[in-house]
Amino acid sequence: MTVALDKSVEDFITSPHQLFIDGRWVDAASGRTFTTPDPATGQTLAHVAEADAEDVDRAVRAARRAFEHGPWSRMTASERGRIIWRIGDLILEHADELAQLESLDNGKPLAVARVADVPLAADLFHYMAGWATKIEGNTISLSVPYLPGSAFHAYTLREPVGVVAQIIPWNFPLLMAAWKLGPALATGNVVILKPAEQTPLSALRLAELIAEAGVPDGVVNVLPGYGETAGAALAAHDGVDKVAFTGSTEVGRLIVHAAAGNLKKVTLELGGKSPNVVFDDADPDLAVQGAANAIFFNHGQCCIAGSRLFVHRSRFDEVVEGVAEIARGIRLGPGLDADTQMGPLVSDEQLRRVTGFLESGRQEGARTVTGGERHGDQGYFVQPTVITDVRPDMRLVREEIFGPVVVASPFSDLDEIAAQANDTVYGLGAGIWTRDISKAHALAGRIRAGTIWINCYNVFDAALPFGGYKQSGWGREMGHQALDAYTEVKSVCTQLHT
Ligand code: TXE
Repeated sequence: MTVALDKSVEDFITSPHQLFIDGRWVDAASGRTFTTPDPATGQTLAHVAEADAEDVDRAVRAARRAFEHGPWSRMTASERGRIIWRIGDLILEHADELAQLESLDNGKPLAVARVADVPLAADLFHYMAGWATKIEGNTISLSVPYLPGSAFHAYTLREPVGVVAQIIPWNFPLLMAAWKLGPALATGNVVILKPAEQTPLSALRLAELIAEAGVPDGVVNVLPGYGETAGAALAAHDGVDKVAFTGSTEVGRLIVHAAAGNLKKVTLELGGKSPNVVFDDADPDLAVQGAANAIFFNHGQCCIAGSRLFVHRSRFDEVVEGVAEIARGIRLGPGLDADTQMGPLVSDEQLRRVTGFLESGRQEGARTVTGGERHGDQGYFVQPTVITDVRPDMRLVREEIFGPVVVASPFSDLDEIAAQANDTVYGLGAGIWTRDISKAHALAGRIRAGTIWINCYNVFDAALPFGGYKQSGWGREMGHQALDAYTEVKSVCTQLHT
């Protein structure tokens, strides 16, 4: 049964979708628009103004003005915090509407958007609102060796970086916007946010709520558009002081190159190929459920998806069959259908990418336990898939698939699994399932990844830092660590001539 859209959602979908620059809704300078399709059908959902380099210039000028001339920069931290808190409140007040929009544009089940994306986004703003008044420096005692007997008063200030470009992906459109905007605003920066071209709608609705919350003009600008044009122009712009990016490792490298021009600060949250390790003493039901959730949540379109399942040799068949059984039972359908447990992939491009991996696995001799094909012939659905008989050199094992596809391999002991888990260029996350806490923490210490979940997976909290080792990224989001990436440290040193 399809859920009826709220009138506010229907009105929003059919209204014009422009760029949000300097507190106003404007067309792209080129007048161009692009379409965002409904991934369940491939039909056009909405037309959206397409930002390009000229619009980026406009937004950067507006942001710079807002940064240098206030009122944002003159507000007290407490006033800023209250406004950020209000954004969280408004997200909750419009929770159903935002969840419907997210489900329509991204394809995820409405129930998932309701319990995960929307409340987590609100929580992030609430958490970061509290930090606005707690950005502190230190006092430092000096003992300068070449100035014996001198006295100093020295301290540090933590100041905003300035104009920040934020480029986000399509897998959690609203939540990724929150992860980026929350810490940037709490630390007094101004932002130009570019949502992914596949899913611009919730960021545009969020811009309306941000204005309603009282964020002054020019502090948050939202530029929907393509990566190669609007995104690249932002990453290269000399007026941008920092770029924060979430997306593919490949584009992450382009961002680093583009940022080199004015040496803007860069933080990156990139791909993953996270190991999920089930020991022989794990609780069987928990581990099987956990392994399935690790890969099938959000259709596997999670940078931290547990896409490499490692099971102790003695339990391999049982656990793999358990995960396959869950996969076979997952009901696929449009996100807005109340019975749907897994929606379509976000785009035709992702459908082709994921089915391409499945084909390469078949050619390389992997065994498909369940799934392995596109589902239906309308929309971008892929069957939840479990694959075994893989070798470490296969593309399926080495590359991020970003779909509901898990590859499973057996292991025998701690040394072997530590090596296998780390046999990847990525280092975003890992899961460990065991009743032996010593073994769990021993392995947690040996896996080179930014998040280790023990007897759980996909646990996200605004207070828990998130980010990658190795080629999974630079810096951390969430937690107080996120604030470091949005502040510069200034040392102030006074000699006391008494
Ligand atoms: O990502 P892109 P795509 C991975 C995942 C997926 C693959 C491709 O493996 O299959 O990437 O997805 C913007 N300069 N992840 O092609 O292109 C783009 O407009 C500046 C992992 O969608 O990296 C969008 O806003 N920006 C991931 C954002 O980058 C550019 C989430 C992400 O798009 C740009 C998404 C450029 N040259 C995909 N080119 C994660 N870590 O969660 C594109 N963009």
